[in-house]
Amino acid sequence: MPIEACHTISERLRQRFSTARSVFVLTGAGVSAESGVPTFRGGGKEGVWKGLPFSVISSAAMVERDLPAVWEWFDYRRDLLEKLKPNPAHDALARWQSRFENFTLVTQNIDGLHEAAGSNDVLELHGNIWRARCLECEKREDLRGCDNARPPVCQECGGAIRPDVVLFGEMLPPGVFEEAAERASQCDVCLVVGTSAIVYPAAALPEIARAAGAFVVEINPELTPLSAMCDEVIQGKAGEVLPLFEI
Ligand code: BJW
Ligand code: ZN
Repeated sequence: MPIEACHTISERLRQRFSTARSVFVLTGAGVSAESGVPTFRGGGKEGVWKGLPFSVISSAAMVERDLPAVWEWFDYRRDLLEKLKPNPAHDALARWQSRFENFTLVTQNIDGLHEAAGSNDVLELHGNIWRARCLECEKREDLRGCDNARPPVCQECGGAIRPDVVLFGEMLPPGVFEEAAERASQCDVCLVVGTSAIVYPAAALPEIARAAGAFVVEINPELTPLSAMCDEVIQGKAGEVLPLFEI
């Protein structure tokens, strides 16, 4: 397993990428880091908010125990995100959707920055912070037009609402992982960008691609549990490395 420690794209990878018919990309928090979005892990640290590790505040158990605290955490993050813009990594991925016969972008991110960069048909495994969902009737509410505020209850039935994101211990939206897994099993090249690759089932997608014969490439400043099974590992920042694929 060759580890590419500098920011260059090997001839072998360049060749694979330029002739690929089907490209599959899995992104994680690291793809948005250069936009100013804090990651959950990385650099040996785990995110903490008001003394609570994010694995506690972003959990199914917390929604049951203290929904207002969960909202406070997500309101704070929407405020932060509102000011942030896509970076060159998001931009490159948006350009690639029209470059290949088949192109699939799967993200674990809830920040909406891929769509903001112009990517269509993004498979969002963990939901979207710009949507709320009613606990009673499941109606989805768009939070974008809400001027930093949000409706206190469901506009339809008056029930309590929650962020439409997938928290620890919750199931992914029906069908999304299955669709992503199907596309992973059919790709020629799989890029894994800015994820610590420890949260399942998302982390299984590159394994599925590899098992089906794809050329798997990781782009991340740090090594991850996935690095050893990759065909190439480029230890660099997404916003610096992805645009190099186009040169
Ligand atoms: C850069 C960079 C730059 C920095 N450029 N890179 C054992 C086996 C299998 C599963 C489990 C298990 N034990 C528990 C589970 C279940 C659990 C899980 O996987 N836990 C693991 C931690 C072990 N999974 C679940 O609960 C999932 N549901 C599920 O499995 O349902 C079935 C089930 C139901 C009930 C019980 C049991 C099973 C749901 C997972 C939902 C994850 N949700 C979160 C929060 C979303 C809401 C919110 O934002 O608050 O999603 S957790 C958090 O982690 C978030 C992310 O999407 C996810 C992944 O993180 P990501 O994207 O990898 O970010 P980081 O921060 O970890 O890494 C950033 C990386 O970027 C680092 O590597 C940096 O180096 C790098 N980087 N700058 C490129 N410039
Ligand atoms: Zn409702």
